[in-house]
Amino acid sequence: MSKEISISTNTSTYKRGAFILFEGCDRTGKSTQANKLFEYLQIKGHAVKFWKFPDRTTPIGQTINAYLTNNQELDDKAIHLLFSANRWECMPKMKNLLLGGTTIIVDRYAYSGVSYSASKGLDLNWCRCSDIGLLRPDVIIFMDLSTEESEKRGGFGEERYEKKDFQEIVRKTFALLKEKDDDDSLWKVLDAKQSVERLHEQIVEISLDIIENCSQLPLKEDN
Ligand code: Z5A
Ligand code: MG
Repeated sequence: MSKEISISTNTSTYKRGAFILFEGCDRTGKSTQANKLFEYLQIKGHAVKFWKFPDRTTPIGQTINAYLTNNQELDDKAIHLLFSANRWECMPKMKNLLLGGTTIIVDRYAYSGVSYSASKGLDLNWCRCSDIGLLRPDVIIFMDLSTEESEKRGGFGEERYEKKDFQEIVRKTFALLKEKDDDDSLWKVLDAKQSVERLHEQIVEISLDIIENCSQLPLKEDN
C-alpha cells in the first residue's frame, strides 16, 4: 500500500528525480550494478546521488556495523529498529533531493530490512511497521541469484548473515514480499547470473524509462 505526497509546485515543466532501488540477497551484484548505473547517469549529465543502506557512517550505522561484523550482540528486535532508524535519519535529505530533481540510486532499503529480520523468525507484519511512512521507491531492481551461485562469489562468509541456509530463507522472504506488494509491477526481477555488462544494459533501459515516466508523478510513502 502507498500514499501520495503532494509536491508544492504547479508548473508543468517541474520534474522530480527518480528513486531507483537495488535489492537482493548477498553477493548478487547490487553494489556493482548500482555503481555502474550511477557512473552512467553522471556521464550522461543527470543529477544523481548514490545511497547505501545500512549507512555505516552515522552513529546508528556504526552500531549496525559492529553488529554485522560480530563485534556487538543485540536483541533481534533492537537491531531491526536500528536498521529502520538508519533509514529514517536519511529521509529528509532523500526527499529534498528527489523533489529538487535529483535521481537517487539506493543500494538496499526497507525490503532488506524486513526480509533479513523476518528470516530470523520475527513476525513479518511487525517488521514492516517501523518502515511505514518511508519514501516508496519508483522501481525495485531485484538481483535474483541462487545461493549456490552467490556462494562462489568473492567475500561470501565474512559477515553475520552470510550463511547459505540463512540466505535461502532470505531469498524466499523477498519473494513473499514481492507477492504481497499491491503493486508488484514495481519489482523488476533480473537474472543476476548474467554478465555484468548484459545486466547493466537492462538496468540502464529500465532506469531511463523510470526517470522519464515518474518525473511528473508525486512521490509516494509506504503505508
Ligand atoms: N541488512 C539488514 O539486515 N537489514 C537492513 O535493513 C539492511 C541490511 C539495509 C550488509 O549489507 C548486511 O545488512 C546484509 C543485509 C543486512 N547482509 N548480509 N550479510 P551490505 O549491503 O553492506 O552487504 P555488502 O557487503 O555490500 O554485500 P552484498 O550487498 O551482499 O553484495 P552485492 O552488493 O550484492 O554484490 P557486489 O559487491 O556487487 O558483488 C559481489 C561479488 O560478485 C564481487 O566480487 C563482484 O565482483 C562479483 N560480481 C558482481 N556481479 C557479478 C556478475 N554479474 N557475475 C559474476 N560476478 C559478479
Ligand atoms: Mg553491496
